[in-house]
Amino acid sequence: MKKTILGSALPNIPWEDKPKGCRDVVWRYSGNPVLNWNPIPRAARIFNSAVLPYKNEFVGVFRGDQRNGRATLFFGRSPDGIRWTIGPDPIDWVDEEGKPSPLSFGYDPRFVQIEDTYYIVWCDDMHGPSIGLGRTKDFKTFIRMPNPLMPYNRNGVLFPRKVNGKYLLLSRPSDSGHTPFGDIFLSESPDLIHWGRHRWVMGRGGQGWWQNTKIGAGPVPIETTAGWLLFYHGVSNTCNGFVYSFGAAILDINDPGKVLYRTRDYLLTPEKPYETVGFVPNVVFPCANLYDADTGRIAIYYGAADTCTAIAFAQVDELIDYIRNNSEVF
Ligand code: BMA
Repeated sequence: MKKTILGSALPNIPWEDKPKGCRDVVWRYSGNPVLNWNPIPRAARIFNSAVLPYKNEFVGVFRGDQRNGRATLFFGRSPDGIRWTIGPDPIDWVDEEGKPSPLSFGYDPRFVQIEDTYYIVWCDDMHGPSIGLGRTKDFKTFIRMPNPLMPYNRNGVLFPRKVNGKYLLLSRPSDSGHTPFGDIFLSESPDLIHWGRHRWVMGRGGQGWWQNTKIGAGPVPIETTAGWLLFYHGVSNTCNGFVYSFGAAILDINDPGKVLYRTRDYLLTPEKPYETVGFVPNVVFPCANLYDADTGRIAIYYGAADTCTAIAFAQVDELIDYIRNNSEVF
């Protein structure tokens, strides 16, 4: 069988075949949502969270909004990627000297393994929203690293390997509030400390009004024979506020600042009650994807209505064909 995903096998990936008669290339897990209101005593809502395979189980960094209204990050484990044991307490961050370095707030984490280290990128507080970066090797000690970017920026995603010898970070520069604009930019670093050579990658707009207000990178990009497969969120503005959907793009493998294809239409938009009703209605916000390189299966983890965690599935070859044939690059 030809392999499109350039990565590891994951035979225990959460998976459900596409329902008969479904015409979409991304379909929802029938057991959604996998985390609902008040999932643990210290968090009222867990959503926009990131997971990774680890040995024969799964680990995750979760956005938990506490009862004081502040978002923070929790660590969790799962035997199957669906049933999660999270917390019970938020992650105890330390600095490079091992001194406590608590977050003032932290949200929308991404979780990525690069070589033997697990990195977490999130929206942090540096006199306003900025990108946070930290690492762990054992899921016990979590070390905060310098903020890679200046404020304001609320959405950061690291690539899973160096490209041309550099670490790469996608981000969405913003204002300090619920930003009414946003494009995707790329920054590079030799050491994860010094960042530069910032480039614009992709903008809002085009024929698809679902991505007319702002767009931001979603999960860690997946390396494929077609290029980097990147799910991204797109936002439209309505008389009742923002609506968050998601689509996908394919970026050049050796020059990921170059967009080869991107979806004109959304792949998933809020439709189900757990996506349209909640703390913030009408949000689907993908922060993680698992894949099995042997079968081409992809499981996408997304936050729903800033309240729940849900899963959707796609088959890589079908998805890439769809993106190529329904693309609008602008
Ligand atoms: C974004 C972020 C996300 C959130 C979304 C919808 O700006 O704050 O965490 O899911 O708004 O509220």
